[in-house]
This record gives sequence, structure tokens and C-alpha cells, in this order.
Amino acid sequence: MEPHRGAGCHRCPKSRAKVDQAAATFNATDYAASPAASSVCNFNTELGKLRQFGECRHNDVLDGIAASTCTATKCGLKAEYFQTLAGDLTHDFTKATLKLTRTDAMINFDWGTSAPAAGLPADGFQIRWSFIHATATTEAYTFYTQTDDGVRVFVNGTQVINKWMDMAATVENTGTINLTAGVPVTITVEYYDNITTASAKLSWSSASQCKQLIPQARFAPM
Ligand SMILES: [Ca+2]
Repeated sequence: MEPHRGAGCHRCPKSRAKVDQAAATFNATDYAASPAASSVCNFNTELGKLRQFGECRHNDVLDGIAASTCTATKCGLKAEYFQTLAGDLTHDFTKATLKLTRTDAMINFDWGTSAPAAGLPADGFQIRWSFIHATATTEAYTFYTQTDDGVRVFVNGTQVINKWMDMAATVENTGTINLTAGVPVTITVEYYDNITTASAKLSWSSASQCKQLIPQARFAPM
């Protein structure tokens, strides 16, 4: 049973209550009367940010607790590492050579100019990650990728991100799709590195999930 998590105040009563307790000691009227107040920040805006931070932090702690029980067969992603066919600028998986299959904990890699694993080249490799996700809430999920180079994300075969081109990791790509509580979906992330530096990160968010790198405990491998 997954612990309760989310941005709704009813789900994280302790973190919300502590922030509200601290805020109650603050005199907003006095603050507003101070000369610098309005030019520096808005009390209610900052209070909202602090509440959200408390809830996100609470969820991170729950993820950390859940991760402590993870094993390779229970958590993580199926990861297939391929060497790209020489000269294939389409980075076609059917033409590439599968070199390694393993379970990765997360998609949070920065390989620099190195190879991603033994037996693979530093340039001209591509990876397919697959996992099953069963959401506890019916809502729209947004996926975020930062990759060097190209990336595609599919949810049950529906493409939500399509950036199959050379790019820098400073570019964040997003795609949103509705998920239904208790209905598992298959999520596939395809990635390639052409030349020089290589990196890949996968995050998500929803109304009840603060944006985060998807943690190990939230993946079930294929
Ligand atoms: Ca690159």
C-alpha cells in the first residue's frame, strides 16, 4: 500500500500545520507597513511556496522510505542499451545492436563524454527504458525530459514527447496525458546520443505530485 502523498492539504496535514503555525507568529500588517516589504516579496505568495515546499519534501521522504525496500525485480526500469548503426542518423532501434540489458534505478544520468556502460561507445549509442506505472489518482500527468541528445516518450503507445533530434540538455521537453487510478500503463522512453556529451533525465508532475525526478520506488520494471 503506497503511503498517501500529494499537494492537497488534507493529505499532508502535519507539514501544512507546521507551516501555518509558523506563519501565525508573523504579523503581516506590520510587515506590509515596512518600507521594503512590497518591493521585496508578497507574504501570501511566499507562504504558498513554503506550504508547497513542505508537501513536496514530505513526499520526497515517503519516496526515500519506499526506496529502502526496493530490489532490482521490484523497482526500477528495464534498460536496453544499443550501439547505433554507424552512419544511421535516424537512430533506428531495429538497425542498432543491443549490447546490454539491465535494471536502472532512475533516469538521471550525466555521462559527459564517456560511454554509458562497458561495451558501449562514448558516441553513437541509444537506450530504451520501459516501466509500468499504476497511478493512485485519476489526473493529468506531465512528463519532463532533459536529454543530450534526442528523446521520445510513449504512454501505452501514445507519443507524449517527440524530440528525435540532436539537442542540448538545457532544453526541457514536456508532454501531458490523462492517467486513470488503478489502471497500469506501460511507459517507454527512447533516447540517443549522437556525439560529444550525453545525459538523460526524466521527471513528472501532476496536481497531486510535485515535480520531481521520478524516484526508483515509483517504477515497476517490465
Ligand atoms: Ca550528444
